[in-house]
Amino acid sequence: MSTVTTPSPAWLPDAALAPLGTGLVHLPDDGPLTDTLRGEVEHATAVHGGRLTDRPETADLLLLTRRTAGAVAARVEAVRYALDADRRPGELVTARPRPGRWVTARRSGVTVVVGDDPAALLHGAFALLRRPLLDGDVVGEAPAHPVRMLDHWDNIGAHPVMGRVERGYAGDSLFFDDDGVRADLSRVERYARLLASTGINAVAINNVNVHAREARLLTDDLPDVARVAEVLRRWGIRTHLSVGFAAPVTLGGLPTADPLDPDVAAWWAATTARVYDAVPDFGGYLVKADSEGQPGPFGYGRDHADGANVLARALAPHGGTVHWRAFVYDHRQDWRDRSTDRARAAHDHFAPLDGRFEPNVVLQVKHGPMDFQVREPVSPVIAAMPRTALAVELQVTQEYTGQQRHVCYLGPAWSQVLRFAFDDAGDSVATRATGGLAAVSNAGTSPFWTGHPLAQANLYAFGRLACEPSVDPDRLLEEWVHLTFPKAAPDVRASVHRLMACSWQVYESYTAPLGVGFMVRPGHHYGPDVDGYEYTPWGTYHFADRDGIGVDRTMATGTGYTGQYPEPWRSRYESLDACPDELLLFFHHVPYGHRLSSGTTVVQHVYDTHFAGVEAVEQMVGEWAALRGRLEEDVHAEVTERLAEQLRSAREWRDQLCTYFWRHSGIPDEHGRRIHP
Ligand code: GCW
Repeated sequence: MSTVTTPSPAWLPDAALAPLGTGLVHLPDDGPLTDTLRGEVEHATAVHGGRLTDRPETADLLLLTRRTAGAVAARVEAVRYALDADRRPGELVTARPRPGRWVTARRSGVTVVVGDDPAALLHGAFALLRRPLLDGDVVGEAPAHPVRMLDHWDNIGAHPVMGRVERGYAGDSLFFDDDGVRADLSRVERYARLLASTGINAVAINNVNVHAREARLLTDDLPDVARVAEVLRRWGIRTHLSVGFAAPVTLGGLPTADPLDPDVAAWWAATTARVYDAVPDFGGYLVKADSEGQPGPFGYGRDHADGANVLARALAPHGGTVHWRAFVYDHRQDWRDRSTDRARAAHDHFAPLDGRFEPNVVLQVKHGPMDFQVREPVSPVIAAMPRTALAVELQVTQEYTGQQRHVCYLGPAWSQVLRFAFDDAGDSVATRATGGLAAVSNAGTSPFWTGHPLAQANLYAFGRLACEPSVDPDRLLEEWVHLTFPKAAPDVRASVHRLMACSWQVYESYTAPLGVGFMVRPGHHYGPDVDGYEYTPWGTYHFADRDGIGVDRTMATGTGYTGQYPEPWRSRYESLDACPDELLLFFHHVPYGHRLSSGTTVVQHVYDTHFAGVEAVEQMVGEWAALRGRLEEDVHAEVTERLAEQLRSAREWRDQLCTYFWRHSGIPDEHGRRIHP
């Protein structure tokens, strides 16, 4: 293990702060967020030799809000140039209507950031680090979504196997220890700074599976929640809490949590008012109801609109939001029953409720219909509820993508989801996500925040994509590499970039072929176990037999799931010929000899990708080894250790999957490679 005791600066090392700290900086606003920014500038100038100045006309860098920019404009031409930006065509025109916007300009050697509000100024100032400007440049950016949220699956009580963080692979919880909210929140402050630099503005601090101890965050522990909120607020981040639907019973002592019962509504209203007394800018509640054993409205014969609305009405007077999760399915399914299809569940439950939710309900939908697998189609719920605010939920913590022991840069996967267009009108997932983006965080107390040092790139990329969903994920990777390793030689940075750029596809190649999921060890979900979930109640089957594999989800002969998509996707997924190869086994059950559009057969594809995947990891190991002595020693050592595990694991995946498919199909590898009998 690494010997680092203070957490890594991640993508904000001092050397990366030069654009904020080398010259004279003018920052005339005041207020809490501007004080935070001033602290950043003071730190950057102390390191890089610049200083703050009261005289705008002498400044090299002016950090302004609309409020202060007007007064300075007469004296500084670069400010006029920035303010005029709205009148010039290009990126800025699209940026204009959105809140949180900032404009950056550089003119005659002077750099200006004008934020529409203090949070926008903070984001714009951080943006300077990743996008140094040339003279004559004007850049405008505004977050595409008002809410960019990270959800922590953190508990107070530690689980005997998983520890304190459900699906956490990065040490302990940043927020909690055995006693509740940590006394020392200095790491939370550093974390908030990292998040703010990417544009994150909302954090849910506790697990959506709300256990008895954590339920009390809503009541007894409010003073401690207020301490967290105070830290996050300094960085423009609102605090949210996960709450249990049965709280009126478990905390309030009422006989029922029926959402239509007036006493229940009154309890939520009074409880929520107390939350706002403690945390005036509280963001709202995150709820997992009727899901994997959590209580919900079904228990009272009510539907999910009734359930979400009672909380929404309690929050509305205070400006809060309910993030209500659509992850509702039968986790006690009978594997013998081939007509029930977990993939259908969210759409079956929620699409009929479109238009029934209060305006401050955001329905939070996992990006795929199953559960954060390496490859899934986009959830059809996202196209089915135009009258509901939807947030798309991603999983930054790598539960099914290598658990932060494998390198797996997920930017390209998420980008593919966000750009997916349901129809020819080009309406993408990102534009449908009017409620914003949310993701499960991958950070904890590990020295590198994310266990695997390279997994930081996923945290960075999520925040950036939540602000700017159309940005090229490869550019985000470049930004992250530049910021994180500012002192490394260009060839070193290129090498890190190369190694990470295709790592999601590499991970897919040695784990999950053609859209088949869940071939992992049940419970902890790490490593191969092809039939591990095949006869369980979780609804996650691949139906491999001696002839073929895959789930028939067609309308013609299967579960009818394809019918949940609008055209053209409904027909495309329905048709064996038109279905994209990478999702073939998600939608169809086919013989092993079925020929893919790539020209190869299903079984040969499994062999080929698994051998190629291991070779790709071997190359990664070699590439990383060559960087020894050219990057920070602790980072190099930590990644080396994890790559060794990745290689071991990739070989295990290759061997188990190849053997499984050979044994089941009896079809040998065309290339005669060694497959264990
Ligand atoms: O993927 C599954 C995880 C659970 C998680 C659940 C969810 C918090 O295995 O650990 O519970 O999803 O998203 O609610």
